[in-house]
Amino acid sequence: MDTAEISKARLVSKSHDVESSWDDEFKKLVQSFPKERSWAGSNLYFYQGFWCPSLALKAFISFQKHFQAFNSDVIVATFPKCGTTWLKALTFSTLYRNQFPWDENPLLTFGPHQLVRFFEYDLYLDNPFPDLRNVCAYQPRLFSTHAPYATLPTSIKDSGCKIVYICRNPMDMFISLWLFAAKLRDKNRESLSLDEAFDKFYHGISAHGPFFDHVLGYWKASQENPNKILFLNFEDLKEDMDSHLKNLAMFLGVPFTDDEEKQGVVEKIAKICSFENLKEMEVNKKGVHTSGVPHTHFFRKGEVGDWSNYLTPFMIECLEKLIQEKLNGSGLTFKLSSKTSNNIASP
Ligand code: PAP
Repeated sequence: MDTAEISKARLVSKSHDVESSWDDEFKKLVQSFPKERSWAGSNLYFYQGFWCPSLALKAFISFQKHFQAFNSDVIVATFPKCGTTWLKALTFSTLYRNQFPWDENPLLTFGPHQLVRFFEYDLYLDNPFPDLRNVCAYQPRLFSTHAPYATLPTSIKDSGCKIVYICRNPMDMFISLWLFAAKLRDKNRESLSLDEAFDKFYHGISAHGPFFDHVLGYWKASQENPNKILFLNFEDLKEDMDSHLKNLAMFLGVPFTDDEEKQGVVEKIAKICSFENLKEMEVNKKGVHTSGVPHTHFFRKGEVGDWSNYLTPFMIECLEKLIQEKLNGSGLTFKLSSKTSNNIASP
């Protein structure tokens, strides 16, 4: 068995272990939740309007009940496969850039998911009351979550803490998730076909889905409170990293100084966090995340428009209609490819 197989086995057994480790009271509670098979073969439970993977369910509930935000906290929030790893690296490097010498950027020794830890897949996974006072090596504290906006703990919504959100066009996100799930699937089970995955995605069934509810939840909250939530797009970052990094720094309250701009700090951050750079780092080629996922699985192609290599004309038509319908009147737009003519805007 190679490392990837070991990790795969660990992830699958972790998802099963987690359910068998639930106490009777929790099992009874969970029995009342609608249940579906996840794309990787474990269970998804419909809780508070979203499909929560069994692995993260208990941890998510503990996080939601007990987490106390500080006004200074920063949270990276994402729907899976929309650019989480990238945004973690960018936010970490921007926020803390003056707290370490540049050639000792912790990204050189730790993966983005180790530096910016998930609440529900990491910090609360084995402990309902983790001590979070000193869990971050730098200040202010920086965490991450895949939880939908509506389900965030009140202390996050009501405090002064800031949220950085990244979304991605649903076609690329869908293909990214489908290929990721196939890598995680227990080798005794056949991978989900593209048709089966499409059917689930179309009906909103995927980890932390429905996708459109997630994206629109953060989109609307960011429109109402732009000083609290910065809403970014994967495709925009690909197109013009510099101006979005400057916005990010401004939003985080650590704008780049003229000197920093002259010294090329913005470009340095963009470069160290680039797909090509992170993918080739030894630290991201080895090891396994606390959720059981090998770090290498977080880096595939990192492109805009790769969906065109997989989706059938029928799927494209269905998704285009779905996007139009879901975004209707929201003001949100998805860029489907790097060609500007291929965009779907809300009417
Ligand atoms: P997560 O939500 O499960 O943590 P996330 O990082 O959002 O995963 O998704 C991985 C996707 O981001 C992959 O996309 P792909 O399958 O279409 O290739 C991965 O390649 C891409 N990705 C990871 N790092 C970067 C980066 N630095 N720049 C651009 N894309 C990236």
